[in-house]
Amino acid sequence: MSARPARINLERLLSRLEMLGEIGQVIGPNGERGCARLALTDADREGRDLVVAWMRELDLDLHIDAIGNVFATYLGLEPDLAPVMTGSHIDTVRTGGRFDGNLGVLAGLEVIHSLQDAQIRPQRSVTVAFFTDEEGARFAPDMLGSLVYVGGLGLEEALEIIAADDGARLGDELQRIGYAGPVPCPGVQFPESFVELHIEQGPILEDEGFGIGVVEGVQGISWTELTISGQSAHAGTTPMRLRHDPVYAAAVITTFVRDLTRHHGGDQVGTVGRIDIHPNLVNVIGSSVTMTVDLRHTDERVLLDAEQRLEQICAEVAAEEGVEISHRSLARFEPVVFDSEMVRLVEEVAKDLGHRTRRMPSGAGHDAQMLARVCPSAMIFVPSINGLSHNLAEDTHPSDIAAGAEVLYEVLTRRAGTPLTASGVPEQE
Ligand code: HGY
Ligand code: MN
Ligand code: MN
Repeated sequence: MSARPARINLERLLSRLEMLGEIGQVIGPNGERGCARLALTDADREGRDLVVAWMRELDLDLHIDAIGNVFATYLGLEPDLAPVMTGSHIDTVRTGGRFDGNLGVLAGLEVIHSLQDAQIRPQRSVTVAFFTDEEGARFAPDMLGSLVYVGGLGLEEALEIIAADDGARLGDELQRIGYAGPVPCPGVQFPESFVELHIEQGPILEDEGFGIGVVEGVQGISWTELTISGQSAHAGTTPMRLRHDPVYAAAVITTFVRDLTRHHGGDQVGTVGRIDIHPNLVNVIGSSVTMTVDLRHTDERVLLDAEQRLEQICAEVAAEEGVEISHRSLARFEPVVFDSEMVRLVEEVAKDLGHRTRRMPSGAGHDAQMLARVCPSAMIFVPSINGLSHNLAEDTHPSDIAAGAEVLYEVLTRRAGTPLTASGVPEQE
C-alpha cells in the first residue's frame, strides 16, 4: 500500500504540542524553547489540567487512578472488550523539551479526535493515557506511575517516596495538585495491547536517515544513590595525609564510571547526573557528598557486572580515603523485549506507509516497558534533531511528527478491529 491520504490533522496536533509546551516553558540562552514540568509540581498540574480539558472536549470516558495516571477512552462498538491503549507521559525533567512524552500523549489524542471527525468507531475501544512521574527525576524510580498501574510497585509504598531535591512526599504532592484519583491501583482494566509513540532521544535515526524506529525493547536501567560521609575540615590547615575527603571519593567514582564504559564498550552507558556537596564552600573540605550513578545496558549480565564493579570501586576508595559510602537503589529494571507480533505490526504499517524503518533498542526508559508486563506492547520512534533530548533544544521535524502519528493511527485502528464508519460499514481504504 503506498502512502495514503493523511488520517490525522497535523496542524491541530502541532498546535496542541505548542500549547502544552508553553506550560512550564523555559527559554534557553540561544532562544531554545524547552519545558520544566517536574512530576507533581504546579506546572505538572497545569499541563495535566490542559490535557484533561482536551480529553473532556472529546467526551472521552475519563478515569484517574490513585497514583494520578489518567486514562481517556473512546468507546468502541464492543465496549466490554479490553481496549487498545496508547499514551506516554507529560511530566518532564527540569531542562526538558516539548516532545519527550508529550508527543505520545497528544498524538494518541489526535488519533481519537481524527476517528471521531471521520465518524469511525472501531470494534475495540481506544484509550489514550498519561502516566505519573515517568521521568523519575523528582521522585525515583522512573516510570513510577505505569509501574504502579501494572502492579510492579505497591501504591502505599509509592505514596511514601520522598523527593531528592526538595524533600516533598509523593502522596502529599499528589493530593496537593488534585490528582489522587478515585480508581484504585491496580484497578483500571489492562489493555488488549499497548503502543507508544516517542521521540528517539538519540542520534541514530537522523544519522542513518531512517524515518521510523521500530523499537524491539528497552535496555536495563540501574540507578544508585551514593552517600559518602567524610570529615569536614579547614582547606588550608589540614595536611593531605589527615584528610577524609568525600569529594575526592566522588571524583574517583565519577572517573571510574567513564572508565567502566570504555572497559565494557558497546551499549554500556554510565552517567553521574547529580552531585550534592555539603557544605559546598571554597575553603571547607566537604563533610558529605550525595551522588547518583545511572548505568544501562541491553544485556542483564553485563549490567550486573557493571554494578559489581561499582560496588568494588566504592569499597576501595572508602578504605583508601577513610570515608563511609552507603548505597541506595533508586531504580532497577531488567532489559525488556517487546512482543514480536506488535513489533512486526509497527514495522509492517510503517513500510506500508512508505517509510524507511530501522529496528532498534530504546536507550531511554518508557512506560511501554511497564505495560509490556501485562499486554503485548511496542513503540514507534521518530527522529530527534541532533539526537538531543533532556535538553531545551529538543526538537523533531513536523514531517516526522506526522509520520509517527500516521503510523500510530494505523497500528491502533488495525489492533482495535475493522474501523467502521458511523453507518457500520468498513472504512474505505
Ligand atoms: O530515564 C529515562 O530513561 C526516562 O527518561 N525516564
Ligand atoms: Mn519520555
Ligand atoms: Mn525523558
